[in-house]
Amino acid sequence: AASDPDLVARARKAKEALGDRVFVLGHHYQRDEVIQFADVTGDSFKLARDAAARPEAEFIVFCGVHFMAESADILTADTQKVILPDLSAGCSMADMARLSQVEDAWDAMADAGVQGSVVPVTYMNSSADIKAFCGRNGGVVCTSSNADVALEWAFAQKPDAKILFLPDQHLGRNTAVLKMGFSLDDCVVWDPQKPGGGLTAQQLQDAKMILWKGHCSVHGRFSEAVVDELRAQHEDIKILVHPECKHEVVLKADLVGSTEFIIKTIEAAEPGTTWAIGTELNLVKRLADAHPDKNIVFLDRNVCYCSTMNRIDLPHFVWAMESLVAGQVVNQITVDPDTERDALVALERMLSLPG
Ligand code: CIZ
Ligand code: SF4
Repeated sequence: AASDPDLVARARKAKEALGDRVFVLGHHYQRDEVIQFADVTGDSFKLARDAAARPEAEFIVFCGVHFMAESADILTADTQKVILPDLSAGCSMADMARLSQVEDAWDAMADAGVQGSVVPVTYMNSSADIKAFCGRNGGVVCTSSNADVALEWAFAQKPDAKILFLPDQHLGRNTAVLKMGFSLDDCVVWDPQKPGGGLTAQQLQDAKMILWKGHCSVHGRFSEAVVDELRAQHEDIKILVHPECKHEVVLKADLVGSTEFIIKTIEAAEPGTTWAIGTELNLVKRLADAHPDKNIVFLDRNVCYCSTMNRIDLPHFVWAMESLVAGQVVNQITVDPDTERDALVALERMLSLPG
């Protein structure tokens, strides 16, 4: 749908009025109506780094979800204010790992006699307090582009190291099995809804990868059946998916990688080629619009936007921007100093990884 012209004009005016005082970040999964006002676009990792590279901006308006705004707050100066235009823009995956649940799991690992060898690794898509837990306990943050390097680092930290991977079981499993050569039998799933995670002490002792039972509600919907169907319909189709997809789907794909990888792959693709993409729909539609010479289809029969990404719409963006113009700082995301200090340890370990 076209954006409301009145709201577009108001957004433009507010942005002009704020000038260099504001820096607008737009995640690849944001709506077109919002992304048009972004100073930079990117995945969560690139946006966190871009935010840190603009120390002169008083306000960082983060068009994305809550954990991303937290990371921006952690990585920027205390004088900079990070604004999330709608506070209900969370992430169902990040919500699947709460600190109290992770601490219970950590205690159970002590009871099973394995805690001393466990290195916690959390995906960027987690709350600041989970990143802080990793920072306090010798662990690291990773993204979908460096998960293999982060796992290699983690395995090198201790003799007999095993990994507690939070909160996305699919990224953890796909990386361990497809990039590091582990078998599915080396991986167990910790279910926070079950006593003892649903695992015996023996299972914890034998595992190399303890995967937290979390997943992305958007990427988890792509199925093997649709991959088969599309292959039957288009002879030369290439299937390109994000590693948050289920292992069975990734096994059937031609290429797997982060959103930045997906974008670069499509940009480099030959005209006339056909692609089915398994990631969030706003990005897939934008890629299809930007590359009319390539045949780009969505890897699902149904629409599948990230509902929380979509909460950031033009009305919320205009409200946040006009509030800033009026001198009112709304929806500021702040991470408390202790959490920030420990989360920064885990983030800086990631930033110093090779590659
Ligand atoms: O699924 C997401 O939310 C992703 C891929 C985030 C990001 O940019 O890493
Ligand atoms: Fe969270 Fe998935 Fe939405 Fe990303 S796409 S913000 S992981 S629910």
